[in-house]
Amino acid sequence: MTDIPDDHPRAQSLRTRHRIEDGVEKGITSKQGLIAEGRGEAFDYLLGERTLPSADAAERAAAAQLLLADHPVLSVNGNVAALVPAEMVELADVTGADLEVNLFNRTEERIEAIADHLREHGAEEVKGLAADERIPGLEHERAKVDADGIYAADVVLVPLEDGDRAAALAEMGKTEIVVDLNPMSRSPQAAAIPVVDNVMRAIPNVTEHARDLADAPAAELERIVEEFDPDEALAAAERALRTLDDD
Ligand code: PTJ
Repeated sequence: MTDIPDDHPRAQSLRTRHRIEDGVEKGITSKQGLIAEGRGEAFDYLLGERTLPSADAAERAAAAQLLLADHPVLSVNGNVAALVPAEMVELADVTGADLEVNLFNRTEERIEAIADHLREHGAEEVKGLAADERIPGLEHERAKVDADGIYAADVVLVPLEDGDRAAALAEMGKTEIVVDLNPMSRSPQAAAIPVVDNVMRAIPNVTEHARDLADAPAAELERIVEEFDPDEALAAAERALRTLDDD
């Protein structure tokens, strides 16, 4: 990997690109993941590569929702595995969630490579290999989930999701937390808690909020979730994109 000086104005984004490239080379990330990263980068650039106050509120609500859940599951795809493997393991630990590999471009080799990669970053159990249930209403490969994982979950965190699967999971009655830099994409619009932020900033911040809320009574967690308004969060992010406001 080329050395990127810290004072390079685009240092963070160049490092992110290298992580995605590495992911492709290791067989973790799909080639389409490179395109998805480019798309995300453009939105992040317009947002000023920072967490908006509305995204921070969404991240706090996401933490509260994960702590309230009976069976939370964090879904991991090829981009997420390349960008935030240790951070996803940490969030799963702090919230008592399962980790499940669930891919848009599913191959057994990539599922195995991602599960191994997560284990190398400290995961004890990784779901997604059994694939013994199906999300109704989705074409074959994308629908494969574990019966005791996403299929049985009440709350699912789905970062960088494609719209169809996000809608199908919502249709199953799951409470969805979606991380996506594009507030106009169908996946955050299907989510109970849309987090419009870079997954590299969002996941550690959800973990920090979860640590902060770990001893909070259920009534306080419920209040945080109830007070969060998804439409307002999406509108604030879109305003920030269109006007370059501090929303
Ligand atoms: O690993 P797989 O096979 O499951 O495939 C994963 C990708 C991401 C390739 C697949 O789900 C896909 O093609 O997704 P899309 O339809 O390109 O959507 C990805 C969304 O994530 C877009 O709205 C991007 O703006 C957004 N995005 C990209 N990078 C980031 C991001 N959002 C948050 N943080 C990022 N770093």
